[in-house]
Amino acid sequence: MQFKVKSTLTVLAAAVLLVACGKKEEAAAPAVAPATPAAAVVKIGHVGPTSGAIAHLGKDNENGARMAIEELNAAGVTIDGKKVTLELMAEDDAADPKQGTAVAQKLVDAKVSGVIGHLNSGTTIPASKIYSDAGIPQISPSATNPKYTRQGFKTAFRVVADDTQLGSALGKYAVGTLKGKSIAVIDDRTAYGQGVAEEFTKAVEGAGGKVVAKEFTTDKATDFNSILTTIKGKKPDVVFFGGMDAVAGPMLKQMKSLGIKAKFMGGDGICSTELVKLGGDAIADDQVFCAEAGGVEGEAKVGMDEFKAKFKAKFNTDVQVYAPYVYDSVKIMVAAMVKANSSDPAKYLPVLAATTDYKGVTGPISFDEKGDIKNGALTLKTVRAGKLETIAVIR
Ligand code: ABU
Repeated sequence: MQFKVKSTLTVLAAAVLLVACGKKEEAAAPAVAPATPAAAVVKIGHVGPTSGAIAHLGKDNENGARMAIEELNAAGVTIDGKKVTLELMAEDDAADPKQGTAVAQKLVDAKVSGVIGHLNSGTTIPASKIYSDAGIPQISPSATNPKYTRQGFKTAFRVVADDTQLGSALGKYAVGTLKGKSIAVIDDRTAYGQGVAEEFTKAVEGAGGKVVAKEFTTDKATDFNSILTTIKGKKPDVVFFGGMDAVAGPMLKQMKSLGIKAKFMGGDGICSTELVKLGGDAIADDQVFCAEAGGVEGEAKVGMDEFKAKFKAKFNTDVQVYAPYVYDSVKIMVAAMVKANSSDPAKYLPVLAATTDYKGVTGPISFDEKGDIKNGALTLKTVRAGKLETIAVIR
């Protein structure tokens, strides 16, 4: 068992021992002797960037974890016949790979039973080695670089589609539906941005489109005039950006200032509520297209809609992108502990890996042999009248 039992039984046992040793006066009964021991504590780590340019996304994820833990504790969790209390250890990695590995080690040292996170591929991948070495299960709700689950780590799981699916679907859409013939590609040089841009490029070329410019920036840049001026000269129909919303918003504003009217595309990293705020009136209707790395449709949408309403009521803010995926990740992890009768990572890991058709708010979740979600969906979206709207859920 991985429980940290806060029991008064130890105190009572000590008292009995002292009596047996003849030290009756020192063995006075404790002032308070509760009849029932306190519940054992099971620690679950969460890591995301709650500081820096994408803190809004990190906080969104952390809130998803908090909501799941609070609901589970309120409903009561029993593992191996004993009531447990779940404790969230929430850490900030600032989207920085070095800080990511430092907090991963901190969580391992604190003996968490499992970790949900990290948010970015650039932090998730190096941290996954630390969790793997410690045998601690990790579920990423948002890191989409395929490498994460292709390192042979039995502890690595992901509940969203990966960049191969994202880049491929977006590339085909750019050429097939948006009729893009000349396409410019920018990435932010992160594990996610570069990876999704490469997959997009392959798909564009495979569909008969032409990539007329390849430029790059960083995840901290704010001035894109130089690369956008170069791109303007190539007259692209579509500009694809591999990176996050915090960079995409100002980039869209600068595109407008330079008179670039091309469609703008990106992956899940730009498919947030915040992008619409950051881009403001620089985003025309049906100009921006992005894909969330998951999605539900039909009757399954009811659960997601209810989740979003509960989230808004609790945190007074809309879901950005990944909070529902974090929420499901926590619940899947705890369900595996309950089923395995243990929060010991070695004991519940095989049960987690065997998760089949878990009914989450993000849809049914089963893991393949690599730890990836089976049959993952994508939700293609555009911005209309200042709001993200779903075009289609595709698999
Ligand atoms: N999937 C987009 C944001 C997170 C990441 O993969 O870096």
